[in-house]
Amino acid sequence: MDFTQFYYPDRFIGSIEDYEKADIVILGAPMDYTVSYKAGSREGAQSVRPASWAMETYSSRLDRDLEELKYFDLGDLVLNMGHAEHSCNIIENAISQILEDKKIPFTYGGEHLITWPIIKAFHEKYPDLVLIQLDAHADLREEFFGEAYSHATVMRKCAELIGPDNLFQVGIRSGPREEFEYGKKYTHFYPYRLEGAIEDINAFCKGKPVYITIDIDVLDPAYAPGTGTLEPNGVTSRELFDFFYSLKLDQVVGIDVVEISPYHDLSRMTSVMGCNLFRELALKFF
Ligand SMILES: [Mn+2]
Repeated sequence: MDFTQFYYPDRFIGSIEDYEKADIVILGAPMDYTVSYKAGSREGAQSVRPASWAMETYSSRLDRDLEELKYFDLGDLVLNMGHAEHSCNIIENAISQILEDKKIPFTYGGEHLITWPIIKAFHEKYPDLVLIQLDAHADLREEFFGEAYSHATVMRKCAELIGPDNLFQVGIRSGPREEFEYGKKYTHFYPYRLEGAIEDINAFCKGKPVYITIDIDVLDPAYAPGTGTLEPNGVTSRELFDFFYSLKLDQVVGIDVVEISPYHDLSRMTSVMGCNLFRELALKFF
């Protein structure tokens, strides 16, 4: 049988067949039960995979091809639907195992709370971890509707774990005054724009392990309508990609892309954005 004649949409395009041989793994964390507005991001990873088959594996901008990388698509984690704490434990264990296997995880959400168990696992291995967050929202609340663990509190939890001085928050444009005050006081806080952060990030991250979390709603809804909590007045896709092209990071240890919600998408453009982020970021940093 000639398998190349079949389209294989339940795996990311270019995924190799053997986990052991992979340097990078793609996985989905299909959780969306603490979101405040529109649910649906549990199917984010499942929408990115078929979209990847319509994407060129060659990056003209970076003059590299995904064929140069060895990555394996694990599929989506089986989570304890509706139970955030159990689901976070499952995600943390999976990421710890991937790190133990000396592979780089590239995780698709899911809602932004998935970044909390991921950062817990990373912080075990890299105590000096730096976290770069691209997001419309600061996600710095102490609690949200009485819950300490939610997609609106996730960066507060991460800041408390790794130290707010190791958190860069870029593109933030929405939240209550208290979050903006906390951000300006304690984290590296770059609201509204991306380019102002570049030099500071490059200087601060020299020689350090860096994790990047991208909430797709950092983009203006015109560029990524398929997400749960839309915020107008955001950045363009070109500004977002140019930001990444300008970063000079020695050691990117992991990446996630969260809050893609395919039911709210238009023309699959947010899913297409999601798979393009893998290509450009993996080819740039790995
Ligand atoms: Mn977020």
